Amino acid sequence: MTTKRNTEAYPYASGGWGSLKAVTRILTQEHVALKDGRVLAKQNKPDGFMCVSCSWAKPAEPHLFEFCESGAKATAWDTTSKRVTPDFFELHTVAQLSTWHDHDLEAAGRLTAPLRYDPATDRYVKVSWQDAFDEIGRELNSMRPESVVFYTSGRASLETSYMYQLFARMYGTNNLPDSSNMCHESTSVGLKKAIGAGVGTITLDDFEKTDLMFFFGQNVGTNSPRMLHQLQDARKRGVPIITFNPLREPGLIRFANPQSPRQMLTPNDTLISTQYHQVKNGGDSAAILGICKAVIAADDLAREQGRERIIDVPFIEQHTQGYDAFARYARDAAWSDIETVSGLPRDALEAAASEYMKANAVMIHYGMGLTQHRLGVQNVRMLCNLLFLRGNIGKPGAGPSPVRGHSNVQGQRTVGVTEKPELAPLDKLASQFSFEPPRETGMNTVEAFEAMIAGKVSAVFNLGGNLVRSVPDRARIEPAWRKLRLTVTVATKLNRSQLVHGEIAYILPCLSRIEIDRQASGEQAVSMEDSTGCMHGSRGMVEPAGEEVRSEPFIVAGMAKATLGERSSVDWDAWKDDYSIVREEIARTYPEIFHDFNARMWTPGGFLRPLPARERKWQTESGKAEFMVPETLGEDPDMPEREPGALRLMTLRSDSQFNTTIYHHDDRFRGVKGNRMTLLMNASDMAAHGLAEGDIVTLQTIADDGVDRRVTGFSVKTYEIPPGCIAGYYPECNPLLPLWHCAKESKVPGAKSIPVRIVETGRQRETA
Ligand SMILES: Nc1nc2c(c(=O)[nH]1)N[C@H]1C(S)=C(S)[C@@H](COP(=O)(O)OP(=O)(O)OC[C@H]3O[C@@H](n4cnc5c(=O)[nH]c(N)nc54)[C@H](O)[C@@H]3O)O[C@H]1N2
Ligand SMILES: Nc1nc2c(c(=O)[nH]1)N[C@H]1C(S)=C(S)[C@@H](COP(=O)(O)OP(=O)(O)OC[C@H]3O[C@@H](n4cnc5c(=O)[nH]c(N)nc54)[C@H](O)[C@@H]3O)O[C@H]1N2
Ligand SMILES: [Mo]
Repeated sequence: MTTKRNTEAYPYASGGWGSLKAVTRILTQEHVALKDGRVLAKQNKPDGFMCVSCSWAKPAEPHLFEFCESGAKATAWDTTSKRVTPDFFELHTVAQLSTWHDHDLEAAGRLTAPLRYDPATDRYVKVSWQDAFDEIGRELNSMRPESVVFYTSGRASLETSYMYQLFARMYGTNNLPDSSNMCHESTSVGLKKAIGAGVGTITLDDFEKTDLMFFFGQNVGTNSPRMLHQLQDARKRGVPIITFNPLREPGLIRFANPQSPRQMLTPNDTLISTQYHQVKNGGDSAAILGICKAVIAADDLAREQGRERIIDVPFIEQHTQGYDAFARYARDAAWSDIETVSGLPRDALEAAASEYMKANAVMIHYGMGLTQHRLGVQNVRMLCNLLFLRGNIGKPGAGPSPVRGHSNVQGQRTVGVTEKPELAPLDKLASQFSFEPPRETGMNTVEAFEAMIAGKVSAVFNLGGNLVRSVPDRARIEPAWRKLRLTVTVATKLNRSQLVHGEIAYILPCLSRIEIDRQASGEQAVSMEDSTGCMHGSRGMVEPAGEEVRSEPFIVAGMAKATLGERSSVDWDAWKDDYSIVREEIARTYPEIFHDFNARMWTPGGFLRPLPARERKWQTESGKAEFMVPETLGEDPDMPEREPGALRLMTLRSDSQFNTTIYHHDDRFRGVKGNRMTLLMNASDMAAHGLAEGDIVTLQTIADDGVDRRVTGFSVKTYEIPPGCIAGYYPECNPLLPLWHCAKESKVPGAKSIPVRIVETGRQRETA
């Protein structure tokens, strides 16, 4: 990695450090003595710890401020001085705690001791680690492995994840869903089919060589703010950025803090997006098709007139298959249909196409706005179609860039956390550890919850996460979760998934990776993979939250040893005492990626995993990069054709949350204050529904499966959003999202396009 050290202030947060206020606020709120900057200064540095917030790349020569407002909040949240000790549960029963807001549960502080639910008192009470492991092991051994689910939220390290998948497989199941099942699984499936690799191909170096960038449905300003460094450098070189997003997100419009226009850094170059297209949610396939159609039309004309071709003919001939069928589809598509579904006029899409045709190297960044749809996989493949037209992959400055969520969500898949046996090196694991791994496909997140509702799940392990809040269909899954025989959450904080619990329930408190991890062989480090496929070491630096708090590898090893006993050839004690042994095993399983892992993990900027698609080698079915003919233009199949007033709801993150962790109730960038039960709505839809600013409404899901899904108490806010589209917050809106409303091929819940209607309205509350 050659990215230059940039000593300028952080482009977004530093715009007057409007967000310095936000950072100071959370440090004060959490009583964190970080103000000397010692901890934040080590965040995302080669000799420091890797931020627990997003997965954006960490440059070899980091910025002075290689953290952002979001990262600082995440650090403060983990290093809070507040504690939830066993005494806390003497004061509060589970029934009482269940009335608390999600924010207040986590804000109570760090968990400090292993706890077991006591039904007699309705309290969690302290247990010893060994008793916890022994009972969990006994329970597991009395269950059918197919009925046990091992969930991972994408924060756990490579070491923990590798141990966890091995434990689950030695126990006898591939039920290893992870957060990516609700996130970028549409990418893993779509890119795999299109380019033969389920991950993006760009690296930080590509930002220095690109001519044009697209952003589809990714909110960089709050969800991966450090990426603004690379964007700002590219903009300085005059690189245009074209954004497709239903909302005009302040973090995608200008670099400086939008709240402090006077403090913009570089008055002549403050725009992030040079074109901004407010596509309807769910309209991206149509929008991309429009761009492709314009490119193909221009190429047809060039060919007729004997001019230089617009499409990259040698690339298409040598490296792809399916171009003719796709080109035919694009030529035949009617502009009127494209305009209706995307909500964008033809000339806007032609303007985007015109920039695309001028550029030699194009990157496409994208996020949940593309993947969390019924047609999420198709969206990803359409984006590949667009890239292929001009050979924008496997050359400097070009390629697909799925911006991943959790800080190690990509890495977990890399080391075997997957329900899909074909993606894990089972034969290798079998010979390395002398056991017979299960070969049946395991359950992904949606399937696990379908099975749970059907009464087919006995236990759920949660290595991080807060599934009771993060998955769809809350009203249906909570009763099913309560019927489980066993729930175990390995967690840093108290959350809803511990209060809604199984018959036997454990909370196992773990270290955050910001903390020093002391084991028998000394202080341990862990590692993770960033969004660009680079692996980084991470060393904790603050004192653990409590004496009884244990590392994730310790906990996984403890459960594995107690469950598997003599059945396992692994010396789990040795692994938990010294994680370098785990890394050696990872390197044996995946030598191409992880050879010399223990040394290379400290490479500044990380070490890059090899990726054939970067070299234009396609590990697809045909051995070529594959164009795809879309199934439909992209309209959500569950959207009713004829229901006046039907709305499509997208569920969003605010700048004050990390998924189900709510730091506080504001969404500063979108101007929402103190109330996450807010719906953003177009003025014309407000008028059509007879609504005034601040009115209270109830939403009901439009579905004909006989389930009444509704959420009451939303306050409406006029917003610049396309007509027919509304936005609310995740996870508050999750009861509206049917479990089956998910992408066909990837099962990613369609959280960005839920068909809803307004069923009740009321005047603004006195207090609102
Ligand atoms: N601070 C912070 N950082 C985070 C997270 C967090 O919660 N807080 N979460 C982490 C995780 S796990 C993930 S996956 C990522 C998520 O990061 P993102 O991928 O940015 O996800 P969202 O914030 O859900 O929504 C992204 C954007 O998609 C737009 N959008 C919605 N529907 C559509 C559509 O149909 N088409 C288009 N083109 N756009 C649409 C929304 O307006 C929004 O701007 O961030 C990670 N980083
Ligand atoms: N409607 C709707 N639903 C969505 C989404 C959406 O956009 N809209 N987004 C989806 C996406 S992209 C994702 S990734 C999922 C996320 O869903 P999850 O993975 O279920 O949830 P998180 O909120 O990331 O997990 C938060 C919990 O993790 C625990 N935790 C924090 N740090 C650690 C740690 O270091 N170790 C351990 N063991 N535990 C820790 C804390 O106790 C905290 O309560 O939600 C999905 N759900
Ligand atoms: Mo995610």
